[in-house]
Amino acid sequence: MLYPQSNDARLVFSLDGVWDFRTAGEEDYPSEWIGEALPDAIPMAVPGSYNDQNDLVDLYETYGWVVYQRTFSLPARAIAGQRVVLRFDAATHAADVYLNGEKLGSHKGGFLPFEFDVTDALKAGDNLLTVAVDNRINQSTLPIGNEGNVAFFGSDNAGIPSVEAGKRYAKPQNRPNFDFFNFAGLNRHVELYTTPLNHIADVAFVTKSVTEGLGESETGPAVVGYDVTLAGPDADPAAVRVEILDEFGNVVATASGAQGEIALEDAHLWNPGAAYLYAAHVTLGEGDGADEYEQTFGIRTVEVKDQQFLINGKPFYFKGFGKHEDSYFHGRGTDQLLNVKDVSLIHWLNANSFRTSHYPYAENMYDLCDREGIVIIDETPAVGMSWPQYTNKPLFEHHEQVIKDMISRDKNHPSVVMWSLANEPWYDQGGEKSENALKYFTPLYELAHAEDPQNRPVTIVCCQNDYTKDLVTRTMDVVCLNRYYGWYNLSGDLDAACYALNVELDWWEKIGKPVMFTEYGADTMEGVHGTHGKMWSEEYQRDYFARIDAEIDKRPWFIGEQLWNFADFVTIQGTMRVEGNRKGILTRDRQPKMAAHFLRDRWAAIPNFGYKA
Ligand code: E9O
Repeated sequence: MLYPQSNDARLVFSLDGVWDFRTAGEEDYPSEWIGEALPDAIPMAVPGSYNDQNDLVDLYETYGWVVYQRTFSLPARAIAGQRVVLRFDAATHAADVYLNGEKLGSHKGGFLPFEFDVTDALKAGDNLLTVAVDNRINQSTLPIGNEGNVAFFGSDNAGIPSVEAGKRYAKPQNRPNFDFFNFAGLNRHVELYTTPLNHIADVAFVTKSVTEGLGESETGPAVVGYDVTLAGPDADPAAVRVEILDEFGNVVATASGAQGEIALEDAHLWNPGAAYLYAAHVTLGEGDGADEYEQTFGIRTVEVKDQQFLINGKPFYFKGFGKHEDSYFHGRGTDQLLNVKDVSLIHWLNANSFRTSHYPYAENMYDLCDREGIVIIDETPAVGMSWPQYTNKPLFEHHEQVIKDMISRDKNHPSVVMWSLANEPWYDQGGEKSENALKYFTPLYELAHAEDPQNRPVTIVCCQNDYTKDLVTRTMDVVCLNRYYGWYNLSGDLDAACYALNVELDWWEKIGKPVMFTEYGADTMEGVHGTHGKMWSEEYQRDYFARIDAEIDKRPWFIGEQLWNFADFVTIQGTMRVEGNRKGILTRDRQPKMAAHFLRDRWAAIPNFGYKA
């Protein structure tokens, strides 16, 4: 699904702004609210999570449906003869959409875009748009919610009569089986856009070949493949033209037809830390009724070979973190300023990469990383899974859909170098439980490869577990480990932690795959200090990274370190969380803790390529 774009053939109308809003019921919302002005509405900014926007009602407690509403009108002259599409960059987690009282459709899943052709449903003058959004999570949603009264990282006195009675008394609420606050609503942009009736529906760019071994400022021959998908009553593939523009806007190659290959004599490669972006100017037809779309892309290859992760044929070393879309007031709402700020901090830290833990991020962040040369591991919202889910067919089908939609959305970004199918599925119980996990994830691994025109490596991010009984992780292209030696286990004892880590690494060495950390870290309260760093102090976090990093440095097949987390973030309330998870090397307001300075120096000395060559 192409991102909306204004150009000579298309117009975008933003529906961002202050909408009317109301909480509704747990299971449903009143049908009278669909086609009439919402009674007693409160203002709500879009994009943005609703949870932190109003101090009169506790919207952190919301469970079930909320209703958003606004009116809009479009100039008839501007849309005459055009197709008009209503697009949601995301609605978390499920949405029903109505225009002028008529249902346009529904969507499940909170982190990927969906759209409706509204050409025939629009009327002259004011149109009433009503969007009902459900924040409930359960065993059949991604991410997973617990059903029943299960505490996550819990504070529980299970079995005590009074406590059990209290649990039965407790009001219905979301029980996330994951460690981030369930921020919800219209978290991302909403827009209307036009296209001509015969239009460009999708474009895909693939690097077919490059000149290997080029220095970052050198150029050489490369071949790029492209595929343009058309839609409309009589869209003609022979009427497709493609112009490739370099960074100065000069046309460096042209092609015609909906598919083909383009040879570039002096191609600049897209490299981590040295991005080079081309723009493909794609047109369909000429004159009245012609369509056009401009797609940026990078020329680069990605491949896993001999226990190394190769970008443009050279061994890449991941330096970075898992992140979250999380900030004060906005919750998980798209915030361009924050994205720009975070990217500047990624550069300041001398990092080169991050994982979109634990869901696909808003598309604007990928554009920024394409431009800034930052490498992304793109993750589905499959977090909190465990053995009952591996035999849940509807969930499997939803998971398939999410993988397809994520890859379809993000396939052209040069910043994206690997897909993550899930975060920390629990699958080391052995026996049938471990086998069911393998049966569940193997087809998803194959699907991700098949769906990606660039055939990027595919991984799964595995929890600290009994690796000997984990049948899934070892089947992936890269082994991604979340490990907390010295925090969740062997707490406070970094000698024992390093010893244990090496016991496990000896085991992975025999598996023969490239291995990296996708999480490791220690909760740290800024301002807590000690001469002998103890847990929660800034010294402990720094020492933790210094000690663990010294161990992974000894393993040539250990291809990267993405720590947990870039910044502190909000979670559900709990005895293990102080206003959220404090494993950030930055505070939630993006100030460095002591470890950030240590890592900044460490990463300055680690090159993007050839660190362990
Ligand atoms: C997932 C991430 O979302 N991994 C968790 C992170 C954390 O800080 C969380 O924020 O907790 C780590 C899981 C480690 C599990 C190890 C066993 C825990 C026993 C109490």
